[in-house]
Amino acid sequence: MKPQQSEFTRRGFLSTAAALPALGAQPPNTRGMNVLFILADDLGWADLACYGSSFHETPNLDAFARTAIQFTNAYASAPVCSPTRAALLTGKSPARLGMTTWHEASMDPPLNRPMLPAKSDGNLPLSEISLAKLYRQAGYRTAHVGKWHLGTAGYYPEAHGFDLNVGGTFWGAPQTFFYPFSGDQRYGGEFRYVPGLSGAKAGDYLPDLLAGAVLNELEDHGGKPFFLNYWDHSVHTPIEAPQDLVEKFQRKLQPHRTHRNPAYAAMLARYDYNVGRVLDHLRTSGLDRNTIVVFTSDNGGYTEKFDGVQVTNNLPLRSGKGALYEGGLRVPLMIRVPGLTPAGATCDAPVISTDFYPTLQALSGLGVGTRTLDGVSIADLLANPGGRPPERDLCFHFPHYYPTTTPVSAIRAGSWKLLEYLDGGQVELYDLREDPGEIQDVSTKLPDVVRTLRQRLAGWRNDVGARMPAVNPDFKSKIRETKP
Ligand SMILES: [Ca+2]
Repeated sequence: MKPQQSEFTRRGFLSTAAALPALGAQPPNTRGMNVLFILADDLGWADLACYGSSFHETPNLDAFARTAIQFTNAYASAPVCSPTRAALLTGKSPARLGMTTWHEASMDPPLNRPMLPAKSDGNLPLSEISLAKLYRQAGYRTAHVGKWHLGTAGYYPEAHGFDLNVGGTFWGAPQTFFYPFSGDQRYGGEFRYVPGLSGAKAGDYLPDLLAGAVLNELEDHGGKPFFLNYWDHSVHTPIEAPQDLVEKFQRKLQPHRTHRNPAYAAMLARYDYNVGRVLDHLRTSGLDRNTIVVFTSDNGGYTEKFDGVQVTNNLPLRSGKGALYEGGLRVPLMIRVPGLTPAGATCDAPVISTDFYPTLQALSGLGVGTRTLDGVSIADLLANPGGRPPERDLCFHFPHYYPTTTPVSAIRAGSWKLLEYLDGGQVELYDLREDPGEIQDVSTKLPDVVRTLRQRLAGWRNDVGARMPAVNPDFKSKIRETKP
């Protein structure tokens, strides 16, 4: 048995074996390993202590980073929730999927702006072969816990390959994080429900219960390997946390700090505590030796106000959620694959949400699945984080309005980053190596670079069938009316 096993392992992981830094190290057989995919909501690139925050306290995620590879140039596929989630599950870019904004926004686009936003689909098509479908086909138990935000009831996790759904619905946030999670105060006062939760009572905090549901799954997954989504709503609005934690951070507040929202810090601290409960269970049960763990976020930090206070700040990166500046797109990412990823390493290669699909496909030896993929496998980087980054452009398309942006596309090629606004064609060019904060627009100095990148961006939009915004004729006539 033994020689056969090692032959199988060697064949399956020839490419990663070649990239392994330690000579003679035996590459692990990652096929059959469990997968825990932890996705935070609206968590910014600079929010965790291990990514530089001096105000927030995230000891459990910091400790996880020391056992994993920490990526410094990870991108969400979109600057808002639903499109990134769709991209992550399918390996296709939001522009290719036709899902470029979140469901509610797609149903109610603004009609009073210079451009009419591109049409965006609110439901992830059932024809897509999600990661969960692939894992279920391979004999895994598949479970989704937390935020879904990928369509109406016919498109819930159960319809996309998940055996279990706790909390996944149409909505992007609860009305309130405290029981009963619905109410009449926010988001138009409509009823919001949390399917699959039982026994919740007054005073309960939703993230605590969602972590509890994840722990239940870890304790009993039917004797099968599992693919488990732990997609909490933290740290999306409403910014709410247990009061004692909020008071703790109020006492810690200092005006010179980049981060200075005590409620947000408290919410993040409680989220970190809950992720810690889950990671501790992996360790004490021994599951960590056979479980791939991914931790990331669906878009950059939210820089608007909630209850009169700016939620977070992505400095040194520019802007936040909604924008195609780095603050809207860059996210924390940490990956641990037992026996494969060097503990405590960092990886500076630019990677993106669509890479998870082919990477997990490779690590788990899954079936063919989606044939048109926009991501690439980064399995080699997981074995050798200092290795060569994939050679490709990263392209983004957000043909919508948000408080941080007007309709825009962007391309990152090497250290160049070009933004092209779709409501007039103006461009901005930054050299991220010299200027990670996107402060110095060098587009007028480098017309050749601008021309090349615009062509590549337009070519990409054409390839993926990106939908474009249109000039709003009513807006024009309004201007004419108001001009003397
Ligand atoms: Ca989000």
